[in-house]
Amino acid sequence: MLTSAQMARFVAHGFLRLDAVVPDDLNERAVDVLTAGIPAVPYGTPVAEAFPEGSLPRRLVAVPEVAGALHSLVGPEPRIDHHAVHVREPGQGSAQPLHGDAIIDVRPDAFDVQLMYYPREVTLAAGGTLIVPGSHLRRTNESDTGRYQNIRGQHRLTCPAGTVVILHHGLWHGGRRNDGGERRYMFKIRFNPTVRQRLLWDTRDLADPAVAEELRTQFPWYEQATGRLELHNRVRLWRALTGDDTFDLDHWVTRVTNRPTRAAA
Ligand SMILES: O=C(O)CCC(=O)C(=O)O
Repeated sequence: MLTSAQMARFVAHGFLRLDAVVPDDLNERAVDVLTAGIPAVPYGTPVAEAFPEGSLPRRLVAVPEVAGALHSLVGPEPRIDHHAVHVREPGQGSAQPLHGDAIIDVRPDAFDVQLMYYPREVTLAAGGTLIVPGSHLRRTNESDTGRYQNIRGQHRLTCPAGTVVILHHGLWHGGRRNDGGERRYMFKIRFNPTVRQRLLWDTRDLADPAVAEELRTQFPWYEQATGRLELHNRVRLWRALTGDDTFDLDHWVTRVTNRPTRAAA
């Protein structure tokens, strides 16, 4: 399970990295399995119906660090929105435009997650996924960010084999050009929650000041004014995740939700 500070970090950054958590035997099998392809499943299929016991995806989501993170973020028995194998071919010449995966999904109180699994080491040349920390709560339409080639504070993924990255569905990202000599494999599964996303993690540190510290994180690409809106949006999400309607940072949400109903005497 994640701690409250780790959850707050996810709410601020929009992603979580789990480096080299998948065992070698699975990573070694994965390239053949991903090359052969994993059959599509209808939207909303439960994990247990989508993938047979012992299959690569079933074993992947059962890795303790992965299972704990998924439970903390979307709860038990999430459903599969869709899944896909993403191969970046060596020397393919271009990067994927930067995008978020949803055009109209701006839910302030719930989110899907996208699990990205890299069975092989990803080096700087190898077409890792570019992600823009802190972009997930910014209202944009899918690939309208595609004109941006580089953004200050961007995170170009390099990682050891067996790494899993879990993204909030709104996070801006895109596969980079593969200038290496090998195919880059990534297996993605998008999960929809089936329960209210509230206090699903290890909450023992809920009152720790580290939570608010994480939620205050600034990123170098934020504008002075709109950047503050990101803190406001994080507070709204944190309130939804905890059920604590008094939580705030510098009274941002308290002010804009203040609509007294008491009539003046
Ligand atoms: O291949 C990648 O690194 C990114 C793929 C992607 O953008 C996606 O799955 O939405």
